[in-house]
Amino acid sequence: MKKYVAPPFRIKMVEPIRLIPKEDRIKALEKAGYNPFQLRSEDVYIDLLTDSGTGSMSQYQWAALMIGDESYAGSKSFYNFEKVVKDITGYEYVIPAHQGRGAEQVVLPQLVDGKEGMHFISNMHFDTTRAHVEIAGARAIDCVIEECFDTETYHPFKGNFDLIKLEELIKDKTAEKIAGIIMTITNNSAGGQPVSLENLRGVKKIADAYGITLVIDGARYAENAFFIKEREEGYQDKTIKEIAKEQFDLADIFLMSAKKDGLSNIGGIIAIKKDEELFTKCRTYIVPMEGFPTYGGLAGRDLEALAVGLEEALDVDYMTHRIDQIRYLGDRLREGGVPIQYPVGGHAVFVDCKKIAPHIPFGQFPAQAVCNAVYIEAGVRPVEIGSFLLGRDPDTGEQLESPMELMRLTIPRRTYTYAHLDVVADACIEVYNNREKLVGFDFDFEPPVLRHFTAKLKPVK
Ligand code: P70
Repeated sequence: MKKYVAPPFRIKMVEPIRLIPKEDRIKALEKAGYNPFQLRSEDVYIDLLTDSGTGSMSQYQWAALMIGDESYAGSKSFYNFEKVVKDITGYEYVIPAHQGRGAEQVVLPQLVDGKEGMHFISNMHFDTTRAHVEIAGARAIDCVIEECFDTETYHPFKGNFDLIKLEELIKDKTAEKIAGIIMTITNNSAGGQPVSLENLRGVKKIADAYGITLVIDGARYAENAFFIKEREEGYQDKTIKEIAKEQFDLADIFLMSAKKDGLSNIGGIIAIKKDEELFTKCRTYIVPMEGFPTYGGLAGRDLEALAVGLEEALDVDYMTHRIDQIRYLGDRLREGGVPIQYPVGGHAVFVDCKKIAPHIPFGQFPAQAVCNAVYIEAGVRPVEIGSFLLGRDPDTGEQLESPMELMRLTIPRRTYTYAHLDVVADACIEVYNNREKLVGFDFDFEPPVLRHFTAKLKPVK
């Protein structure tokens, strides 16, 4: 077997990065309140905080920026963007938003429609989606298959909905109280894990039977389609675009943080299959929230970059290399004994920190402890996806226990080489070999919503 899939691009422009000395890293992290979000990027060597807006644009995207039409209304760039989104999704209505949460804040309240006691059911809500569900006055329920929580055992589609549980939940809450079913593809919070078309079809059947709207939260919809091509029977000869289209055919609404599979540094998408009334409501509501409906908080040049990036993300050579980078890092960690969510998903390697630091209770954030140690070790910035991110019960204020305590090593698109990934792997293996020294954290400052972005922590004595 080949050691790796060489990238289908060469480097034309470089951005210097540097590793600051270890004592400076220790000081920087203390100043950041032991929260890697609060680090200055100059103090980070390899930045694996997120794959959101952190990738490299192609020469065609940079060229497209130059033809951005910055007209406030009816910009030509909007129509270029709209044409691409309509072509990929087959949906009738398209509205840009400044990023994923911009799309969420516009659409989710329309689905709740001011009603009391409403719920959304998702395979797994991403944290911003959960936050917007709650801001819209509804409650978020996750309903992923059990296999998802068993990080050691292979399952090709760990993002799948538990269809039996989904139907039970609908019956229990009653269909009138379900504002929507949200299919997150790939399932970010559990490891960028894909969802099969078979499962999506099952969800659609249930949604139709109960008259419930099906929403795709598809920040990484193209990566999901690639996994279907690789792993689901009968799809090997289809293109990523054809598979993506089948995904969209099964839903009613598409929300996207286009900072991921849009291969751009900013942007979001609302696409609606055919519900004209919903489109009209969203178009009205977006004006005070994001901006005029033909720019939605973006510059004309951003729309042009997106129009190109959305197409490039569907290229099989690009995607084969992209997914292979994640596979490579995952394999290196497994060889070094580090427990990870297996098989690896689309955009990151998720390290199972419950297994690394069983001596740290969930309320002291074991995965945060591992992230901080990896930063100190090699200037690599990961992100915690566990109880620190999950937060508190909105009704009782109690700290929730995440089913998994994960450190996410998120790989930006077309940005780092396999050599960078070796630095990351070596750092994680070193931290793993010294895992008994890890200590947990308490809050110094805890914001009330999406606290993990701005919280400050202190090590437990
Ligand atoms: C990430 C970012 C964003 C996201 C998502 C899904 C499935 C919606 C959104 C919101 C957020 C993040 C997390 C940790 C560190 C930095 C950034 N995901 N749905 O990296 O989109 O961010 O554009 O408002 O994954 O996973 P947006």
